[in-house]
Amino acid sequence: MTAHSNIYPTKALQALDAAHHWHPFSDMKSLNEEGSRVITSADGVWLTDSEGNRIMDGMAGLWCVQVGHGRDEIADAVYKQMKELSYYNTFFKTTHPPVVALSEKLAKLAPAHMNKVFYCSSGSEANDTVFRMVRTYWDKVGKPEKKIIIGRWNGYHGSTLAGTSLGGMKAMHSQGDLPVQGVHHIDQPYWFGEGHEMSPEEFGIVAARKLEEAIDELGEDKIAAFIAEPIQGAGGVIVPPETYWPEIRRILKERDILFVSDEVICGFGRLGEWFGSTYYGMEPDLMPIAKGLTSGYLPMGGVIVSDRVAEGLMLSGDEFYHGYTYSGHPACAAAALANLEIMEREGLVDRVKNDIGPYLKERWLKLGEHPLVGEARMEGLVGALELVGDKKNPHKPFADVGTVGTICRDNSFKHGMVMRAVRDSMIISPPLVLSHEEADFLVTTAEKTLDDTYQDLKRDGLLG
Ligand code: PXG
Repeated sequence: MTAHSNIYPTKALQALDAAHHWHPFSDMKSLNEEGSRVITSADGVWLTDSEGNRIMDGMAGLWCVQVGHGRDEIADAVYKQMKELSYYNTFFKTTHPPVVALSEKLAKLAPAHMNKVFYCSSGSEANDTVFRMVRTYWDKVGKPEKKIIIGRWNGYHGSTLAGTSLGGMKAMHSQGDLPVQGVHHIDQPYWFGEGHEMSPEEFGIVAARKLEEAIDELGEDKIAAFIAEPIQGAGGVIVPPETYWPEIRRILKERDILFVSDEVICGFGRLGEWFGSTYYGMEPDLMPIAKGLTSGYLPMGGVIVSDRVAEGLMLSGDEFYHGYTYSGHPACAAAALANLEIMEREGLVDRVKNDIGPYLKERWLKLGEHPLVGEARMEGLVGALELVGDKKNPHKPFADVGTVGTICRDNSFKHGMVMRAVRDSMIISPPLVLSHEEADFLVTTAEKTLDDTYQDLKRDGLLG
């Protein structure tokens, strides 16, 4: 069977998929019974499935398709690069033009003190690189006892060994006996779910001071780094209270530990700046990147490294024993360059900050008035709705966490839009090229979806 055409009936594709394809993060038994949705093409912010339905891609694929689907320019750049040099490695004293050009570009886009890029193929690999890099840095600068990396509960940093360990997803830790040694987790700054007995401002300080407490408890001389997403994505678009990042900044200034800002979701314009840490006025030592780097057209990740860390790693003169066959892959680098060129030419980052971001936010926050919504939040072009059964008691979770979110997600699909459910909150993270009309469609569809879901829950006695 050819991979690219859809001449097969949906049922046949679903049967073959069920027989041979193991999906990521999926309950394969029930998925195989239900059958996968088959996506056959996409253009702009719109997907088409094998039944010919048009569906708005409210999640930009998986938080990554910044420039929208189907951009010829990226396909052409990759085609041209593949004909010229489809592959060569960057080990053994070699390099190639696309990776040189991309590195220069990223160093320009990154904050002034970050000038080197290490490449890999995904966000998970980027965080595996981070894990080894921070420990090696401290070895090389003569503080080998600094090994512990502090992450946050409900943070997400990928699903390889280091990614899963640094992340704070307990369900993931339960498979494979993780986290690995030397990772410590502190509480997340999730005001709606965990801090509502205080004002958001008070809670932001309390949550940030968990870092200070952990450093004191474990010993500053043992801590290598703190890793965090500017806004937690997969954890449910957790927007920290305004006081959180300034307080973390104060703590980091006083302590000699590295700060890793995981920019895999928040980077490349998602928050209306090139990097999410800039949005919050933070100065990272390392920035893992992926997703929006290529808008998902080809897999590529990396770690942007500060001068301090780069100099430390070079101190002893021996190598950093780390790298991947596809580090700096020429075709992926060409895709990234074409993608960044589109983003700059179309001013997409500024558009999120000054145009489509505020436009969508104003409308999205109004959904907070819906009887099923306890809180609506949005920063840049990423948002969430906390679904609640009883608006008078909004912080009380549904009895069976996750059921309502799934019902709502299925309703959203029926109305022609992808929203992602995290527990019982609904998430959107649309392509940065979303037009005003498309933003209107998004909000209207979300509203219809909420209405239907409310009726479903009422009918089934699930409102609580
Ligand atoms: N860091 C962050 C902040 C991420 O969001 C990764 C690292 C890992 O990247 P890779 O490329 O290895 O997947 C991610 C990925 C979801 C979902 O369901 C989120 C991600 C990946 C898959 C699913 O929200 N984020």
